[in-house]
Amino acid sequence: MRRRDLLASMAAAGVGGGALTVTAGRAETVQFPAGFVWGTATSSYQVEGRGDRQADTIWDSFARAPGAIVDHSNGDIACDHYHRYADDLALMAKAGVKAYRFSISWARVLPTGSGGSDPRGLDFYSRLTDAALKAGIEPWVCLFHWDLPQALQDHGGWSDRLIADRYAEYASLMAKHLGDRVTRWVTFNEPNVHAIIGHGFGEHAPGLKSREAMFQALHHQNLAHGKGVQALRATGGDRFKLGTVLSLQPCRPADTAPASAAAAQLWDALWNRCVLDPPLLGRYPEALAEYTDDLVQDKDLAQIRQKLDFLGVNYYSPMYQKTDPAGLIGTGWGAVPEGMPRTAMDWPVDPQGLLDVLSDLRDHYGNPELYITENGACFAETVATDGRVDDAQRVAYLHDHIAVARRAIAEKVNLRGYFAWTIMDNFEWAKGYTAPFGLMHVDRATLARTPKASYDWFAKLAHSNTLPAA
Ligand code: GCO
Repeated sequence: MRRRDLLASMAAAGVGGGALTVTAGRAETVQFPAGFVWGTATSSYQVEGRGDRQADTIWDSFARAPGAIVDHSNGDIACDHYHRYADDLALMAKAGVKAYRFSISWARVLPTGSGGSDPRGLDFYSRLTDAALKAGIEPWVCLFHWDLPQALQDHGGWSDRLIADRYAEYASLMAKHLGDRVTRWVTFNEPNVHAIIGHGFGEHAPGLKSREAMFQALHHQNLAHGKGVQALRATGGDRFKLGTVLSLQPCRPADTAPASAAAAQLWDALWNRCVLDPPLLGRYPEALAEYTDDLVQDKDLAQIRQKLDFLGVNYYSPMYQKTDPAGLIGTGWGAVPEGMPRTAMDWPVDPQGLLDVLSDLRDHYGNPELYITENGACFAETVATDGRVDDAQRVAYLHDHIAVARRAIAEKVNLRGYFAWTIMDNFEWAKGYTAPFGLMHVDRATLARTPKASYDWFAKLAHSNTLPAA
């Protein structure tokens, strides 16, 4: 939906009154509720750089495999956030950012995944937390953003049920270490993407192409989430605000064939419901019982369904599906509708899809406290000699999605915050450094950070709590 259509439909839907006023298809003031959280997010492997981390993660190993990363790069240096975090936090604070979701590198604090901890790793996260608080930024600590210690992978990784207990021990260690200063905890980032893209398609670490491993990874991450929540509560009680972060994408049929509608529904069960339903509803989708039944033991679902304080939604785009007998569950990617804009990674741009996802959570999952924990886009960029990037397309993307977020609030979605992905260009997984998502450009030779136009735009938004024009 183009911006003008969106604003017109907001007006038609009567989204006016209160703070949001839309006249004749032109937004005058789109204001957010007081206390709405403006944040940004990163992940350990994507930004930290190796620093003095002793042990490999599965992403170190994966990046060494020929052809795994398009530009043959890795996260050894990344953004060197490990050493530059204080400057990065200052740049976040300057942009008016009040919350920073970062992830802990499990291998940095527990080199073999369990047992003896590395004081240097623990100390780093302690300093990062202190620096965030000092900058007036609330740390949101995510315990797992895909960089599993290689030592655990060597024991079967997420295929091994016992990993859920290792995860709970690790959660407990971090809760004890940071819990006097951190209240916001995220158990997992996108367990569905890690399971499906990393274990099913093999395009991310650990590079497995196995339906069986994919379902094991889904279930054992769900189980680890449940055990992790219990471990965190045991340390922080109700003072801790606990949640998980899911990548939710509307799954739509690629064409009008009835089989495509069925394929889209089945893919939705895998992509969205396999990670939403167990923690929130205490069940797996019926349509996938043939794959999940054997994995789920007595009491697992009760363990997984723990009281949560919030849910994080990462939203980028919808997906289009059709049948494909060779696919992981008999479905495959279909064509994106003609005329729909795309990002440089070919992801369809559809802000309306965000409203679909949020409304579904309001209507079918009890309207939990929600945060958009990631949203953003990569486009081809021209870097000026002074490092400046005029990323008008990113500004338009952010504007249109944030306008939809405001509309969702008007439609009674319990949405409390928005985190831009991401503060600076970083290691975009299999795309290496070829797919910039940042509000700041990072010079790969000098690692100098230069705010882009989108940084200035986002700063205006975060400082004023009002949506600026794109
Ligand atoms: C995610 C990913 C991020 C990606 C981003 C853009 O949580 O989706 O973890 O790490 O960089 O989504 O692809």
